[in-house]
Amino acid sequence: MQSIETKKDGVFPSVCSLDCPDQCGLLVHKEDGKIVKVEGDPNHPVTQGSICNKVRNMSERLYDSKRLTTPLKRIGPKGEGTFAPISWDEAIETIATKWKSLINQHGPESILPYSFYGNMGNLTAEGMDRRFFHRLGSSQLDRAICSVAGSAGYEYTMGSSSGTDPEETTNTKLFIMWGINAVSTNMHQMTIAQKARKENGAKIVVIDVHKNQTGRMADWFIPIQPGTDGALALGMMHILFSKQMVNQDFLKVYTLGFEELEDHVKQYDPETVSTITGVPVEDIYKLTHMYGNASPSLIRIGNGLQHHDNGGMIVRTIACLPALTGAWLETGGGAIKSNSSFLAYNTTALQRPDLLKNKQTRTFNMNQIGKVLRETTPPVYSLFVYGSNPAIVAPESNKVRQGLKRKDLFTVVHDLFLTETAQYADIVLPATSAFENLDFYTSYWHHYVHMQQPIIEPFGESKSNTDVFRLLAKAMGFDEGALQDSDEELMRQALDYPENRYFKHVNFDTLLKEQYMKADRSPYSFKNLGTPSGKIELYSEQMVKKGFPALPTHTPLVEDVNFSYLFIPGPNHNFLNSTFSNNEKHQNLEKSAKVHLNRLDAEKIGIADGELVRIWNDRGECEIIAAVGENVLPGVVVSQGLWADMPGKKQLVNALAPDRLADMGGGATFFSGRVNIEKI
Ligand SMILES: Nc1nc2c(c(=O)[nH]1)N[C@H]1C(S)=C(S)[C@@H](COP(=O)(O)OP(=O)(O)OC[C@H]3O[C@@H](n4cnc5c(=O)[nH]c(N)nc54)[C@H](O)[C@@H]3O)O[C@H]1N2
Ligand SMILES: Nc1nc2c(c(=O)[nH]1)N[C@H]1C(S)=C(S)[C@@H](COP(=O)(O)OP(=O)(O)OC[C@H]3O[C@@H](n4cnc5c(=O)[nH]c(N)nc54)[C@H](O)[C@@H]3O)O[C@H]1N2
Ligand code: SF4
Ligand SMILES: [Mo]
Repeated sequence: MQSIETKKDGVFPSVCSLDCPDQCGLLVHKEDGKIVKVEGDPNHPVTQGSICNKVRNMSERLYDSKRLTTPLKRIGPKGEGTFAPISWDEAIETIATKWKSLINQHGPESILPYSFYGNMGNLTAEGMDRRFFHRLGSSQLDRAICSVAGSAGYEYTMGSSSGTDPEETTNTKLFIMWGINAVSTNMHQMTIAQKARKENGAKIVVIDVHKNQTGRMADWFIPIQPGTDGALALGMMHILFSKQMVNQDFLKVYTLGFEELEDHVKQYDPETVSTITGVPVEDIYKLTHMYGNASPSLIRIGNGLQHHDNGGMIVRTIACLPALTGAWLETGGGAIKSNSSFLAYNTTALQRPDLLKNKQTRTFNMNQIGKVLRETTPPVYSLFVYGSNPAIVAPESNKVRQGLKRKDLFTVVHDLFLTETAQYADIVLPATSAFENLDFYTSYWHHYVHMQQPIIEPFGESKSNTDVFRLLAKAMGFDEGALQDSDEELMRQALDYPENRYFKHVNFDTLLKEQYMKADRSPYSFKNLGTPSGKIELYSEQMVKKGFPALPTHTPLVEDVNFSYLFIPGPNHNFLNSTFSNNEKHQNLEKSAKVHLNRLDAEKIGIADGELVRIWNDRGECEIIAAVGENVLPGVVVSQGLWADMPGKKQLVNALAPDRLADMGGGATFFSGRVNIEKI
């Protein structure tokens, strides 16, 4: 189907397919038809040859004996993992027959896709699948599990997902890593910051609820109460205005509403802010002076902020800070939340929303998949999961699994492994890895688009996402040519996008030749932003229309269940979400699932370091090892890692996480739940 042929043995430039901002350039070594080594591409302008441990071990995952080789059908109870191999013909026929009958009885909206970015390839993650489900007329999925709250908040201030070019941050003098565990989740931003520290005396400040690997590398670590970062930013604005440390020229030319903001932040005096945030008054002054005097300064805005009830407002608020100092005009100054606007491609051509005839089709938020499966009327009778593992990654896991257990739910899972979600499937389909496909990748941190050409043949009988949807389209009798376009045709359509002024020079042929290409950000101007006024909107009418205050405002977390500790179940260093958590090497590197708590709390409850503890709330419970110390403030507990199910272990942290939606974009609120803890 592809005119691009799979490579012979050799060493090939490639790109990391994982959901990680760095999107590293790779060199993949192929011998005797197999990948024997994956290393960093030293020529890649941003990632420069270094990659993380996870992907250095990638060949173990590719050739893991647990990898699926054939389609399977379930032969035992749901959730128990008893399956028998079947042919692709039987698998596709079973799905199509079931779906035709469901459509006859209940209509196409009884079917729901569930997917995320297990593979960031644009054709794989949001290409032929979108065309297929549009044509099917299935219920639609709002893919809001990752960073939408913050994106919405950032866009109110800045107009689009665009920030500083990370390559320019070699000049930066002050890095504020705000709610980001960059050592684990954006290692090259950390590499650049450390180099700037060594060469230009730059400082690294980390603001986090947990002194983890990133906090330990900081020049200054500032612990903060969860969900109060908006108040800290407002306190900084209060001081910047009152001490005349703002850049009036910048404010006048490039912003809307600075006078209203100056007046508004008078209420956020350092004493008030200190009470809200737990940050001492003198530290709020010290931080603001550092920020006001450093030039250039960069705020790297992380996902930790966005997984709270008030995540949208927090990011909207922090995004105002660089406008107060005028940092945006300095090379390497400003902020990075996401840079995806620069690499926007033609999603309309790729995804073909026109194929969805019924514009009233219902949409479900993926963060509430448990509720959706259990409570929706008319019910969802079939779920098709690909590129995601909701039984581990979605909040309210107990509800999710109860939903997946429903006898009248027909579930298909397409994955490389028999994931926890696949254990509940009726039909399991084996997926190719990224190295087996043609695709293109666009980073959401740096400015490069990458080509991925197939390096190895499909593993066993596995098939790519695009192939699976072509087969399903045929079996369903859909005769639109768009549902049989080849990967190369899909990519040509997606990359034909002169409407993106940063991307005009990129198309299939240039990318094929160059392997990776940089967005041209020269047309970007702070005088012509995507906000209604074209300016940086410190004051936003648009927000008023949506029911928010026009000016950045501290909004407290929602009252969760009445338990004592705020619980932050974050990701960890050696897994990528739940990917790699089924690999023994990665498990051993992490040792065990742990919960960090403050020594004062541990003494109060009677828990010693290293003891097994029970954490619970009215959503569920976990049993994990206590790590006692000063890494978190009293009243806060933090776990790291989305651990695979293991016999005899109860470490499913999302059993405790709420499925409430954040203030903006329908985002997730993984980090705004409360729990109790006791010794077992
Ligand atoms: N190694 C590794 N890398 C990854 C991933 C992974 O699982 N493992 N996942 C990938 C994905 S999909 C994403 S979205 C990114 C996520 O990566 P990041 O953007 O780093 O987000 P998190 O790790 O979720 O949270 C970042 C930090 O926020 C802190 N935090 C939580 N609540 C608050 C708060 O209220 N205030 C402040 N100031 N800090 C808070 C947490 O303690 C944590 O240290 O990483 C990607 N890269
Ligand atoms: N408690 C808590 N929960 C969280 C988070 C958190 O910080 N804390 N983070 C949240 C965030 S930010 C995110 S982005 C989500 C991520 O959640 P998911 O997107 O579900 O991420 P993974 O767990 O990595 O699962 C991806 C799956 O895709 C499969 N896969 C990989 N490539 C392909 C392919 O080409 N085709 C198919 N069909 N399958 C493929 C992998 O084998 C893997 O099973 O988790 C969220 N859940
Ligand atoms: S997971 Fe991130 S750091 Fe690791 S190789 Fe992939 S893009 Fe690079
Ligand atoms: Mo994410």
